[in-house]
Amino acid sequence: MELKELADAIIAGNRDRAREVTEQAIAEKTPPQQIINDGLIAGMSVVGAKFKNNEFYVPEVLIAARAMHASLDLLRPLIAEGGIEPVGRVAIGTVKGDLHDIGKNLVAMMLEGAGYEVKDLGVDVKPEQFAEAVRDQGIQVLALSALLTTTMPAMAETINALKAAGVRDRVKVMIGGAPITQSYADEIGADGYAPDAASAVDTAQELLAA
Ligand code: B1M
Repeated sequence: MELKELADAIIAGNRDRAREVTEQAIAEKTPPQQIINDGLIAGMSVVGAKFKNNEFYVPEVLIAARAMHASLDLLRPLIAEGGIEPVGRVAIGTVKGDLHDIGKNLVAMMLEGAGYEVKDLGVDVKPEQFAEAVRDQGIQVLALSALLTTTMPAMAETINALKAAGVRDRVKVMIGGAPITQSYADEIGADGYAPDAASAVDTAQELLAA
């Protein structure tokens, strides 16, 4: 079985084909990690690159992510059985007061596609909820999203809540969203900033390697 076929199905957003190829690979006893690396991650990397280059837009990314999830759903039980370690553990959420989640969901999908275990805390997430996730769930990277200028300060509040809970040095914080800039990240003491979903994967990798 050529796992490139799975990568191609994901890039094309062909959910049925992605499922079919994954079933075949599982039946042929291909290790789940190999299916993830050479199929899912390979496919989603191309999707991320195309999105960065404006060759793909939001709908294509969402359709690719749907195909990726169809494959991942079949692999999840095998991953759990095999105790395969994710690349890293990320918690993501849209900050307090903010209900925008389209960009945040794209970031979550790209991170999942890159092999991260992603805990999605949802929208309107209070600073204390982020701090709890870091304290209780072994989170290595916290990804904060904000779309409103009025909710940007909740990012700083979240960093303060991490400090108050004594977990700031356990986690790397990266931030993003339309009004966010690198200089805002520097101003509030975030560890990283990503302008889009594909760059968020690069930023997470850089932060974990640092
Ligand atoms: Co709202 N909204 N909205 N809205 N909305 C904006 C953001 C706005 C710019 C529209 C405008 O006025 N031109 C404006 C904000 C103005 C400002 O603060 N500067 C605005 C406003 C004012 C509001 C309300 C206050 C309107 C009202 O009720 N009076 C209200 C607030 C509600 C609330 O949150 N409390 C509101 C509500 C809504 C809807 C519910 C109707 C809906 C959200 C639906 C949903 O998300 N489920 C909505 C939408 C859809 C938008 C626009 C049209 C589109 C946002 C979007 O999804 N973009 C937006 C105008 C616009 O952007 N054209 C607007 C697509 C998405 C893929 O991009 O989210 O930027 P984005 O994500 C990108 C990057 O930013 C980055 O990666 C993503 C993919 O590349 N990224 C990250 C995002 N998060 C990241 C996290 C990371 C890294 C990268 O972590 C490290």
